[in-house]
Parts: sequence; C-alpha cells; structure tokens
Amino acid sequence: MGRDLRAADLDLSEDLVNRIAGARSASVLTGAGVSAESGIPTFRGAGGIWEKYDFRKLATPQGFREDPQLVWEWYQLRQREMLKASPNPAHYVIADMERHYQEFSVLTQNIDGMHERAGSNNVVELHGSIWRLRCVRDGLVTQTDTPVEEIPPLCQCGSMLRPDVVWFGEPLSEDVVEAASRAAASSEVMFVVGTSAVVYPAAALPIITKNSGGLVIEVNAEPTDVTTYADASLMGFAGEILPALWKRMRRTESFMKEHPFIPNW
Ligand code: BJW
Repeated sequence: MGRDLRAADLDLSEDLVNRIAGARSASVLTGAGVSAESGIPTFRGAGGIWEKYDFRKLATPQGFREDPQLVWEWYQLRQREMLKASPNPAHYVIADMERHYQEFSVLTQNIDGMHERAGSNNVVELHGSIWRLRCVRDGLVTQTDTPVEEIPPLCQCGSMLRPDVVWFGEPLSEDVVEAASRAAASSEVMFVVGTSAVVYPAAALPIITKNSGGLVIEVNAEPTDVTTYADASLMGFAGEILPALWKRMRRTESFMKEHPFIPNW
C-alpha cells in the first residue's frame, strides 16, 4: 500500500475520463474498503470483522437486547480505534471531488466519520454514525467526539443509550434513503469505492444510477457484483487508484477550463 500509481497506468479510455471529468453531477458510494488503508478493518473476507465476531450478537437489535454490555464493549473498542485512525488519500480525493462537481454527494455505509474529517460536506450516512448515541426510550440523539466511558451509557432520562447505527433487520432512516436515492438517480457518474455491495438497500444505489443513464465507476481491491454492470472497474487499493484517477481528470480540457487555477500535475 502507499504506492504512487501512475495516472497513465489506469485502465480507462480517454473518452471515459473526459465524460467523468465533464459531468455536472456525481456521487460516491463508499464502504469499509475506503477506510481500510486508514487501518479500520472491513467486514467481509479474510481478516474481516465477521470472521472474528458474530454479527447476530453484535449487529442486530436482538443481540443488543440480549447483551447490551457486550455490544457496547465492541462499539467502545471500535470508537477508540477509529479515533486513533486518520483519513487516507482516498478520503481526501473524494473531498476534493466535491469542489469540482456542481452537485456531489458522498453516500457512505461507514459509520466512522472519516469523510467529514477529510473535509467532505455533503455526506449521507446510510448506516448511521458511531459518534451519535440514541436513547432506546424516546429516540433522543446526542453527538459525541470521544469514546463512551461508562458502558452501557445512559440517557439523562435514565434509559439506556444505543449506538445510532443501522443493524441487520432495521430499516434505514426514510430521509436518508430518500436523499441517497435522489442523488443516485441524478448522478451522471457514480463512483463505487471499497464496498462488497452485498448489503441492501445501499447495494441498489449504483443500479439506480445505471438505470437512470449514469456511468458507474468501481474502485475495489477485488471484483464484486457491481463489476458485472460497471462502465469501468479499477481493481486495486482506493488510496492509490483514486489519486491516480483524480490526476487523470485534472488533465482533461473540461477540468482545466472550469478550474484554471488548480494545477494539473
Ligand atoms: C478495498 C480495500 C482497499 C478492501 N481499497 N477496496 C437475509 C437475512 C437477513 C437480512 C437480509 C436478508 N436478505 C436481505 C436482507 C437485508 C439486509 C441485507 O442486505 N443483508 C445481506 C447481507 C443479505 N439488510 C438490512 O438488514 C438493512 N435493513 C433493511 O433491509 O431494512 C428493511 C426493513 C424495512 C422495514 C422494517 C424493517 C426492516 C440494514 C443493513 C445494515 C448493515 N449494517 C452493518 C453494520 C453497521 C453498523 C456498524 O458498522 O457497526 O453495516 S453490516 C456491515 O455491512 C456494515 C457495512 O456498512 C455493510 C456493508 O459492508 P461494506 O462496507 O461493503 O464492507 P465489506 O467488508 O463487505 O466490503 C469491503 C470491500 O472493500 C470488499 O469488496 C473489499 O474487496 C474492498 N476493499 N480493502 C479498495 N484498500
């Protein structure tokens, strides 16, 4: 990791790079792979979280009801790890892209807050945030930027707080689904970065873009279901591929015309 991939090495036609750079609206769907180079583990595959931990006990409402202490111990550990981690070049390129496109959204399945820390503003957190806690009784949400101390943490009302994240079998917030679907439908380009694209409804978002006539550009360490319909699949580490892609985009005529003061090297 950390290799400086040459922009010219990307397997992308000049025509496709021009279309990507010349688009007016774009979005990025990200998954755990975008934060892997920050040292935050992914869920599936070798070394993934679900290899070591049982998702039924840790990421379902039933698991929380049965053993909130255990679930909170896991989230506290992850809060500590995430706080120590820093955004990587992939997060920073995505934040830069927001300044290029007239309309741009980051649709993230991650709960780590890395996109915001890298400078992205328009972020839709599909599966919630580890930095928000929600009262199990009245749904009141509080924000935090430090790991919880006492576990399980309690609300002022005396009830238990839970992480404000979406577990298996729970619906995503209606507002979030609405915002993400709208962004997907209006995107001329969607980048799909570091997700296995097996968890729904998030995995349906690039299909919405594709069916609405937009381009789907995948960046992943390995093939996924998205590979079968993407307009291009760039295989490799997001922290290497995205900076190389961004460099190629900055050299296109449409980019230089629009941003004459951004260097194209
Ligand atoms: C790199 C890289 C590098 C690595 N560079 N790439 C059957 C049974 C049970 C449920 C279902 C079922 N069929 C369908 C469902 C629904 C279920 C679902 O989709 N399940 C499938 C798994 C089958 N979905 C849900 O339950 C959702 N809710 C729902 O559908 O509600 C409906 C409803 C309506 C009305 C009433 C009630 C319900 C909710 C899903 C919530 C997912 N939650 C989690 C945990 C969140 C909190 C937390 O983090 O603690 O979200 S699970 C986990 O998976 C997490 C992730 O956001 C999500 C997606 O994973 P992601 O991000 O794709 O990571 P990985 O690890 O899978 O992939 C990483 C990728 O990166 C890989 O491809 C690598 O190659 C790549 N990579 N390094 C580039 N450096």
